[in-house]
Amino acid sequence: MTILYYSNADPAEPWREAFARELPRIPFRVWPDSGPLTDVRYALVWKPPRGFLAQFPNLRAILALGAGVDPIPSDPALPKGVPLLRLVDVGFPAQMADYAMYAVLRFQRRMAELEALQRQARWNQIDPYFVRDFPVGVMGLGVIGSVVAQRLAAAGYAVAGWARSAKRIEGVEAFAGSETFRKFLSRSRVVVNALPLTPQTENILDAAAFAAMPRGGYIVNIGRGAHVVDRDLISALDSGQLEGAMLDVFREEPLPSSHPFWRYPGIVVTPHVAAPTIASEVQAQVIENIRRLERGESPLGLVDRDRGY
Ligand code: NDP
Ligand code: OXD
Repeated sequence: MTILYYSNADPAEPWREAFARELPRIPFRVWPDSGPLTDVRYALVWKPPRGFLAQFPNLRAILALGAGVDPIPSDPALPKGVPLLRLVDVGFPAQMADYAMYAVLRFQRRMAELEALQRQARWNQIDPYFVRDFPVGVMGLGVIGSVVAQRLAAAGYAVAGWARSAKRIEGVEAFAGSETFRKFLSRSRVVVNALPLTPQTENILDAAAFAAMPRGGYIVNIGRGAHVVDRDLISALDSGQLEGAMLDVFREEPLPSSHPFWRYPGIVVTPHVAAPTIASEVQAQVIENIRRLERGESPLGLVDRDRGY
């Protein structure tokens, strides 16, 4: 029996050390040094390529090294009946709320304009937008989005949230289902995206979505890059329909140096750091899940594979 680690984003060494300390009886291996494929019982993965997980006939669980599990559920070769687990909480919601709060304040306080004036050594007292004129909409009201929405509401913004199912969150106007999406957008000067990537949510922030927002709106993307149609975002900024965007996630990561987002004046790019991994919390949850599975108990963060999140 082995635990196999696969990631092209994060080094394996801290994981090797944590497993040697906490679960020394189960050998820990790092792809491609997997040992016999039939020995692999637990796969710890970040964005494995299609077909990767089909190689291990005795897999007992797939443990995704992220809160988002894409692209795993859409892999046609994904072994059937094997539980897929994701990271839940592990410090992400508070960090995502910090990021969203910073982005909204940055836009509402017109910091990009003030920074541009500084570069020209110009003293021009631009007023911030009124908080009351700055309604924020949060897409996704799950573990992360609900905390993001509550934080923004506590700061005085008029916050609405949009999810698949109806929610009750104090101080947040809740919208549910695709039929309410346009209405949700039309009241949101800033849209913060905290959705998971699924076939239903891919490309959801497209030209039609931007057009439904009030003119001079802003986008904050902390979900996944493929939620945004890149060229539609640039067109909406070019036309003035959108005023700015702060983007943490991209279709291709690292974002290629030739991508227009890097240099577009109204866009702030950050390199997928809205909620950096807190190694000790993440490792503790993964190890706890393997212990639970070994004892035959239910694990944390079980993903509904049909739903895709
Ligand atoms: P959850 O599964 O807890 O929440 C997902 C939310 O999205 C739910 O409220 C769900 O609605 C809603 N949703 C899903 N599909 C739809 C749909 N078709 N229409 C409307 N609403 C929908 O996920 P988390 O909050 O833990 O994580 C959200 C995402 O954040 C991750 O999948 C990942 O992509 C991203 N992320 C990004 C990070 C970064 O550093 N940038 C770090 C961590 C996560 P309902 O509740 O009704 O089911
Ligand atoms: C995640 C992420 O999904 O880091 O955890 O994006």
